[in-house]
Amino acid sequence: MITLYDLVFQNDRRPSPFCWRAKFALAHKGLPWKDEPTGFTEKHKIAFADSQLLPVLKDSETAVKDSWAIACHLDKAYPDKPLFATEQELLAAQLANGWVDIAINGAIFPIVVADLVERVRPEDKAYIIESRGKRLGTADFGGFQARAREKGVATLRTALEPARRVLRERKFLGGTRSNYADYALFGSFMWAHVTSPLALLESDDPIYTWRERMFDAFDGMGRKAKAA
Ligand SMILES: N[C@@H](CCC(=O)N[C@@H](CS)C(=O)NCC(=O)O)C(=O)O
Repeated sequence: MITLYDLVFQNDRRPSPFCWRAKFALAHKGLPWKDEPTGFTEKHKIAFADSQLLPVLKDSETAVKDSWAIACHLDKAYPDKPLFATEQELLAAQLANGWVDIAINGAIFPIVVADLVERVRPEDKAYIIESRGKRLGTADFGGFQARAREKGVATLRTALEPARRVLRERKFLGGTRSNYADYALFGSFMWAHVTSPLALLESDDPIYTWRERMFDAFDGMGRKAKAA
């Protein structure tokens, strides 16, 4: 039995882009899993994996931390419906994964941070204010977000250009079907969707059309999730 420890916000919202990667990887492989919602201040739940971060996956007696390691574990343990059918597909996905971590998550965080803090569970609020305040150098999240939005949405749209070039011509980053590169990028759109009402994309953007497709994937898993 697989259990996925998934970050939880207020009203059962699931914001974590990395947890979304793991959920899409499981769905891609057609594997059932048990969901274990875990708040920021419930790190004791993932102590068995020696992790301070989510997602964590428990697969029988095996503990796996980190979304990329989870994807690699799933392909190794369950070779059917591979995420990485070839070494080349794995390397391309790894590149996409790192690009999203740095360029896309880095562009999204400042423009949603206040909305995100607002949606954290009340019992986790002090923790997020302290930890994200330290990261930003201010606890005035509203002011920080407002200033970041002056240029930040345009910056994000520019940062998305490498994916846009593929999606002008293809349905998915994986070509005719979605693959881990799609899950890595879509995880970040889920993060924004669940934490903030901010519109990130114009409707004539090929990435917008792709995002709609991804919302519908796997029985509308993303679309059914509680949004901001
Ligand atoms: N490289 C890790 C990053 C995981 C990560 O940063 N998770 C965040 C949630 S989005 C977390 O658990 N943060 C806990 C905290 O800040 O205390 C992965 O891909 O799984």
